[in-house]
Amino acid sequence: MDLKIIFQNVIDGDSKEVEAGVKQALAEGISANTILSEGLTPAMDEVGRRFEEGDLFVPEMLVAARAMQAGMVLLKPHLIQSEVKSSARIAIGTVKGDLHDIGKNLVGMMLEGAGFEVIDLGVDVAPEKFVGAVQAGAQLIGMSALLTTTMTSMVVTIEALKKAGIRDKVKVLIGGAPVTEDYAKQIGADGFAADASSATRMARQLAG
Ligand code: B1M
Repeated sequence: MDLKIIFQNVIDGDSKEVEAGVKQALAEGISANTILSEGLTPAMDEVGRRFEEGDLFVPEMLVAARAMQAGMVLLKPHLIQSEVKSSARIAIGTVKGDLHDIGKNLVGMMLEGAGFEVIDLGVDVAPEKFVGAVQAGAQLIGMSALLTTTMTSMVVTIEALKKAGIRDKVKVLIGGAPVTEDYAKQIGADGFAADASSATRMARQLAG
């Protein structure tokens, strides 16, 4: 199976063909990680590039995202496998004002596979909601942001945790395309991860 077919079907937003391609690739023994890293994820990068150049618009970006999610559902049982299991509880969400959830969902899947109890707070998550999750027992929170305009909500959340007197009770992990390690240090997060597998490694480290 040529993974370029899956790549093209994601760009075209053809969920049915993406599902068929992913099923075929898995049946041929291609690993879930390879399908993800050589088929699905590069397609989203290409969609982003075409959007930036004005060749493609929000509705097309949306259908491409749906097609990618359709492929991810099939990959999930194959992705979530890990020998070292953690039993910590992590609440994850995309920060306030931000609706991008594919990366956050991938991070959630991998964390589940690593044994974490994952509470998915969804998208457009207000700082108070993260605070509530910590008050309800989450030992870690994971914030995702895809927009330069929304990543600032991460610092607001950290300030809200301090204000609630619970900053020392939780480890804060952040990530998303515009987020960097320097930014994590700057805002006082405990960890940064560039992708879903390093997010799992970092979460394990933070959970002790
Ligand atoms: Co939007 N969008 N989008 N978009 N979109 C980007 C992010 C953009 C870079 C496109 C571009 O211009 N090239 C650009 C942001 C520019 C900027 O701020 N620098 C952009 C824009 C501008 C917008 C709108 C403002 C467009 C508009 O309305 N005019 C709008 C904003 C809406 C909002 O959020 N309020 C918008 C809307 C949308 C859709 C809704 C149509 C759709 C999202 C659908 C969905 O998520 N359900 C969408 C999409 C699909 C994209 C692109 C094309 C793809 C994002 C994606 O899913 N990537 C994106 C371009 C791009 O990223 N190349 C773009 C695949 C995913 C696996 O990667 O999310 O990076 P990613 O996650 C990675 C890592 O970042 C990391 O691990 C993941 C797996 O490896 N990671 C973490 C993520 N979260 C983590 C958390 C962690 C650790 C690691 O710890 C907790």
